[in-house]
Order: sequence, then C-alpha cells, then structure tokens
Amino acid sequence: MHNPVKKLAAIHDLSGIGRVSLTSVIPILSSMGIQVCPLPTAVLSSHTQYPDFYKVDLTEHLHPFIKHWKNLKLKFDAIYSGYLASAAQVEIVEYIIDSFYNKGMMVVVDPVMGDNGSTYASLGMDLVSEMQRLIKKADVITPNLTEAALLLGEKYSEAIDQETIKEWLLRLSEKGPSTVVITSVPELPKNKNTSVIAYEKMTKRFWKVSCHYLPANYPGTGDSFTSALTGSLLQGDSLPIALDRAVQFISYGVRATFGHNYDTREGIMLERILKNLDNPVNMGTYELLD
Ligand code: PXL
Repeated sequence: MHNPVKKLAAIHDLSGIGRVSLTSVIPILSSMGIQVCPLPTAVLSSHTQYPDFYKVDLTEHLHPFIKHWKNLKLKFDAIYSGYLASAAQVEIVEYIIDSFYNKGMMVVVDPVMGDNGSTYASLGMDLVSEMQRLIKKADVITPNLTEAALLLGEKYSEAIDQETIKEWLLRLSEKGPSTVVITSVPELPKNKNTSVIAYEKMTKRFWKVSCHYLPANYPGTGDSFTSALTGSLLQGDSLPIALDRAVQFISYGVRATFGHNYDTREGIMLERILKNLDNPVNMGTYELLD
C-alpha cells in the first residue's frame, strides 16, 4: 500500500533521561513529516553516560514484535537502526531488513558503539564484529570517527588527516553502503572546527560540512544528526543539502544549549530548536572535496 506519509521503522533504545535515541529520533522525524514506528531495543532509566543506569534488554521480545508487524503487511519507506542492546540484535535487524525489503526502501544504519575514542558502557566488543556485518545491508551509514575506526579495525586518533578520512570512507563504502558519512571529525588546529565528511558512491564525490567547535560534549547529538539527515533525504534533498541541514540543526542545538548553565549529560535542548527543521538552508556551507 502507498504511504501518503512516509513510514520509517526506528530500531533504537528508549532512554528516559538524556535525549538520546528514540527521544530524539521521534520528535525530529515527526517534525519533518515522517511517521516513526519505534521498535525499542532496550528501555533504560537514562542513557549509559550516567552512573547507575537501569537497563532492560528487549532482545527476546523483538521477534514477536516483528511477527505482528509482518502480519500487518506494513510497507516501510525506511528502516533506521541505532543503539542495539546486544550483539544478538544485529541478526534481528538483518532479519527485519530482509523481511520488509521493498524497492525504494532506504536502510540507514547508525553503528552506535562509542565516542571520543572509547566504547559505551555495557556494550561488548562482540558487537563490533556483528556491526561490521550489518553495515553491508545499509544504504547509508553514519559512524562517528570512533565507530569508523572500530568498523575498520583501525586505531582512533583525533589527529587524522583528510586523505586518511577519504580512504576510510572508500573502504567503508566498499563493504556495501552507497553513502558513508563520518561525523565528529576534528579539524586541525585542534578545537577550532569539527566536520562531517561523506562519500557518495554513485557520483564518486566527497562532501564536507564544517562547523565551529564549542568545548562541550552532548550525548545524543549523533542520533539527532542522523535523524535530521534521514528526514532530509526522505524529503528528497540531495546528500550535500541533507548534510548541511543536519549539521546546521545540531550546531543550532549546541548553541541554544551552551549558553545555559546546564548539565551537559541532558543533551541539547531539542525542544527549543525543532521548529528550525522547517527552515530552508539559506546559506549552505558544503564543500566538494577533490
Ligand atoms: O547516543 C548514543 C546512545 C544511545 N543509546 C544509549 C546510550 C548512548 C550514548 O551514550 O547510552 C543507551
């Protein structure tokens, strides 16, 4: 059946505190006119960067959820996975992609595993090898620099040059995805700018969007970035425009939050900036790299 409103299956956790995963994915994509159908991988009291969080892993419940969805004969315009609570969930995500496959469906995999050179608490290293397999089924992947290094078995270093990033993008795209976006790439001199760099296999083009770096670390910005990027692509934008919109949205969120004396673990104040998703990109800053 045709979806008058585009329909997206969102396979992420639901964390009560900290604006990560479904609490970012749902408002962002809904604001962009996309229907989000959540398939929660886990329910947590907060994200895992707070001490003493409580986590309920939903691995054993996912197949019955999917069975019901299959009976409903749903057609998804996109499947978008993020934080998986166990390595065993990778196989389940692969099953969902195969079960709901239709021509024209976009598969977005954000291989959420870590940031700033370390892996998130409560995730095992067995997730890494499983995630290396999952990205083969994706059209779009959005690892941050830490996750890109894990996927390629490379060492994480903040002092990475652009040529190496381009080589990593090519190597990741050779595994399957037609679009690879690496986020949180520090630009030298240190702490001046941060950028996202992307490769599009069809056009063989590399794109870069930079923004000014502010010295604060907000959990969930990766989830918000990939959600805004996915929404933009589903709305029909080109990759560089989608990158621009997503970077501008996150920069705006960081700026809206940074001036307040606020617990950074709560993430960016999404509620204040959701309306920006309606704005056109008026001064795009994307660059085409040689
Ligand atoms: O934003 C990534 C993320 C998603 N889900 C959970 C997390 C984190 C990062 O800390 O803990 C549960």
